[in-house]
Amino acid sequence: MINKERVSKRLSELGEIGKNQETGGLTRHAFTKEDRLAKDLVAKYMKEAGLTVREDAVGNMIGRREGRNPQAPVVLTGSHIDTVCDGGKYDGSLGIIGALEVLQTFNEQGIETEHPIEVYAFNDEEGSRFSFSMFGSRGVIGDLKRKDLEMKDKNGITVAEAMKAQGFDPERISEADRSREAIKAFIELHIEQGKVLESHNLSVGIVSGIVNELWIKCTVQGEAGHAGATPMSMRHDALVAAAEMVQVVDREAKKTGTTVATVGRLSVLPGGINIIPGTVQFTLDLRDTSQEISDRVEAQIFKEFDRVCQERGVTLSTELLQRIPPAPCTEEFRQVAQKACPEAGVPYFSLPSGAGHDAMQMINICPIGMIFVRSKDGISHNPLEYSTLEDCADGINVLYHILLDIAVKA
Ligand code: HGY
Ligand code: MN
Ligand code: MN
Repeated sequence: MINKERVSKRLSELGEIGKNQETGGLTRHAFTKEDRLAKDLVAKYMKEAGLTVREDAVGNMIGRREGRNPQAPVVLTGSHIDTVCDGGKYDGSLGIIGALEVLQTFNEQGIETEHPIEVYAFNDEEGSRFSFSMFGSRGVIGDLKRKDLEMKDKNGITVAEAMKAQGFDPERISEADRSREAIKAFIELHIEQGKVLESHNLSVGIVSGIVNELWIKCTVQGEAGHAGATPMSMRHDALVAAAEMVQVVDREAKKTGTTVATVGRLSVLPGGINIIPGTVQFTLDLRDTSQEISDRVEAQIFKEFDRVCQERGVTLSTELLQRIPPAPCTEEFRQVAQKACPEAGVPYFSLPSGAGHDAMQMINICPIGMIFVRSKDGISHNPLEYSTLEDCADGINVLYHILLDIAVKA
């Protein structure tokens, strides 16, 4: 059926772009030379799959396969081309390579669909460079705002400047917007990035829904001072206060049993060995399958943060980076997937997604569906991220039957 060797070769080739030779991890951030190289390689694969290729105004690379009826609502699939810092070679890439494999196999089998199908290699899903995620898919749903273009990376370069440096015109981002177009569905193949499939000894799972995603930047303002001459009782140490807040995040998330919360970034200023920290910035990433639980935990965390500020004589200011609601996959998709799994020779198994995906944006303009492939030891966002070729092939075969089902008939 699908050509496993071609899948393996393409995953390996794409997995070399942005690779750190010491760690083996990939770093491919938006609007960088690695990003450009990866998209040019994917464009080559798209041409080999017989697709017409274009890059849209926000840097998404898109391959299109015509159907019998060019007016029929388009079926979208694909995933993101970018990676986190020192990430793995399956996160995002598998969804692109897998979708291209399905369409190339359709060609080789002479399969004609009613609906056109397009594969998206989305730009900047991870948000690793500019501290907000899903830039490319937000462009597709028409949700990018002026303030997004002004977000800066750690070198003070704005999104708009980074775009221009790669030949994009920030004033034209609205051209990527497809929110007024008839789109039948967006189906994304992705690695699970967790341990559920492995614990059930399954290669593939069908996603029931994706958790919400809340990102907030917190700034704790204390008082810098002399580490030797300032008695402990007279300090307003921003780092000790922030450390207590990090413990609050961990404790409050654990209480519900479903919430996950992470402080992924923390910086200390002025950062001298003999200076009491005056300012600490850290990020909060909070998620849950239930928006109501997530809201409740968020309120409790910030109530506790206020207590810490009172007790330690510091102040807290916050900047909302993003607030994305949970995204349920449709009942219709569940039924299609329930048929596709046995056709692909795998049992049907449903699970929620703890990770965020471009499908969370696409749900604003069309029904979504996601297929997960088992991650070895549940490892992801890590050079050790790995899925076997057999498991990848199972996931691609499920995608094949799902796309066949929704794209072939009118
Ligand atoms: O953060 C996430 O869950 C995804 O990897 N962007
Ligand atoms: Mn990721
Ligand atoms: Mn991903």
